[in-house]
Amino acid sequence: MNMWGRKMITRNSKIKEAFNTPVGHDVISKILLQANIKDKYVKGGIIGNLKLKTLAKLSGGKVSEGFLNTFIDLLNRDDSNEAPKDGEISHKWWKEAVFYQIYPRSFNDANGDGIGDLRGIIEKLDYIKDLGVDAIWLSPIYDSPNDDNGYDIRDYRKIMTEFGTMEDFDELLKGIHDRGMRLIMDLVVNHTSDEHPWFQEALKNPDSPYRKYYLFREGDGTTPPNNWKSFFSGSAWNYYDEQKVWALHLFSKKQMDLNWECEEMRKDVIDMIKFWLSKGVDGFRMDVINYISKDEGLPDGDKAIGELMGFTGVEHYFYGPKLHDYFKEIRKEAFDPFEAFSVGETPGIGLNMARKVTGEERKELDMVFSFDHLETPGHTKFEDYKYDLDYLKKYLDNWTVNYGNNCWQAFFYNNHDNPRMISKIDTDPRRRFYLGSMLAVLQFTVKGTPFVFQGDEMGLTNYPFKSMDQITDVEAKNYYKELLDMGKTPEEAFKIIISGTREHTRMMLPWKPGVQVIDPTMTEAYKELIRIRKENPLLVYGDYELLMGDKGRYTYARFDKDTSYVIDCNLTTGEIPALDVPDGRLMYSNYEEPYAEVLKAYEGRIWVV
Ligand code: TEU
Ligand code: CA
Repeated sequence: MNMWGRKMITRNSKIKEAFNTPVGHDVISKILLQANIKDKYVKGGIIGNLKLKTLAKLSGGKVSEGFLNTFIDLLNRDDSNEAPKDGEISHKWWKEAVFYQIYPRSFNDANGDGIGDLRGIIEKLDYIKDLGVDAIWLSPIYDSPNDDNGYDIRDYRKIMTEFGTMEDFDELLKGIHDRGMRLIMDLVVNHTSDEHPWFQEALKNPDSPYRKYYLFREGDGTTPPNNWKSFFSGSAWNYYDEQKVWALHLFSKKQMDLNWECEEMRKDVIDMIKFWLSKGVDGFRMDVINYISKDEGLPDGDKAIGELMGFTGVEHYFYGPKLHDYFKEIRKEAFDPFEAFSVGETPGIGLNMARKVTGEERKELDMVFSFDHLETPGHTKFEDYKYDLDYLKKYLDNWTVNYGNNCWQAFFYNNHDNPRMISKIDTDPRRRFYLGSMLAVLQFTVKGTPFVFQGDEMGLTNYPFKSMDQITDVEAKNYYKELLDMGKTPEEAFKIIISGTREHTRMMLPWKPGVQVIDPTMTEAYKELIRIRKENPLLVYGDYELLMGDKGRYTYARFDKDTSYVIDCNLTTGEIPALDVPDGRLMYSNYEEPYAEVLKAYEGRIWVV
């Protein structure tokens, strides 16, 4: 038994026992998905009854002994396999709200220097309000040398010069509140810029109290302290010749990971959070926040897992041993006194882990972003492939049914790190409006809070980049070099880069038509759908049931005992039979003249009965 009174998983446990623990379920499901194996083989049957220790042999060395131990450790450390409580859904402003993400650098440029700025956002507040938006998430606006466009922070309490001043910020916040909207900021505390005074001080002086704020390791510079790989290519360690030390950076070479074991550092972070909350900010989106707790001793990552997930080492920090403790501490010390809202960016976290982080009674985070729907399983964002909408349906249905009443989904299609969703599904411009508005029908009627990314409402698609000179995103630039080193020709490498680069969603919004133009019919569809969601609270809090989920269609109901909304969507480019809703009133279709019997390409309907 572990300290929570649950049977310990050992090398002699059956595979299905591991699968039945919350974390085991997430990890094994992810592996099965990536490898394209159906989970029924594990749940029952032959594979499920095998002992965990046979995995290493069976996989022909792919699952190493090291991985097995890490995995068993992960399962046993989890603090209970009890499902979070599942009472009535509580009512919260952030469950009813429509969020709008602004990437300030490319939103709107007020002073004409080519860079978006705070006054540019102020100019557009009426536009945002008019869409029906309730809350804005602002990507980082803090002082930064911009190695990763503001996600490398040099001073947490200063506004980036190109974006404006603290006076501009105060005016922006007031403008948002005056219009009855809320503002959440980006909280980037897995790392700071290497130009942050804490890091500068720590590097210069080994006796400085700031040494403990980061993850330094002494060494002669020959081999890095472990084999972890950076998300932005190469080793996750920098060597500083003069000081004879290594320092960890999971992201760019200028984004140094903070050491969350250090209490003084946590205290400084909490003070900084309070500084912004005291100004009246309503909450935070927390950048890669599930990476803050790292396994003790920073052990080597498993090679096979590294290959499967693309990054060596992740199993040692994506759901670390003290993660829940840190969440509880930030919540208690900083968020709760201000009734602040939180949404964590948590790549790699599965449904059950998310239940632990967001279960209301656990007092950790309010919501998290899952990323499992961004690519069809088995594909990565740097691949040119056709995204499968039937997978999106399965994903949404699974989360909606299994997440539970004490947890709440955050649901988005786009952000500043990924190419545009529409372009992954269908590039035919004649179908763009129907596809985009059908996706919006889903987003505004499914159970969960919608996050719209700037430009979604304009029907924007990927940008037709012509050469690498147009790409500034550090992930893509480094990856391009890596591809060339791997022997790809510049043409081949560029083709891969344009499939996945973050630059697609970072181009200046086309307020004035250029290469890209705004589709006003899409904007109208967004407004109408947001209005429908607002006027019909059952679309927020109502029950959910899948009515028809056969290939190519997604038909579900949101209901209570008196009223039902039926959402009927065609996921294909052909025509399919429409659902007949006797006595129903058609509230919305993205076609002007919908037929009674068929759903046209990407048609999405909302009925009320
Ligand atoms: O992103 C974290 C993150 O994990 C993604 O970059 C992901 O790895 C990528 O999209 C692969 O699909 C956050 C921010 O959103 C991003 O802009 C920052 O670069 C990163 O953290 C570091 O702060
Ligand atoms: Ca500007």
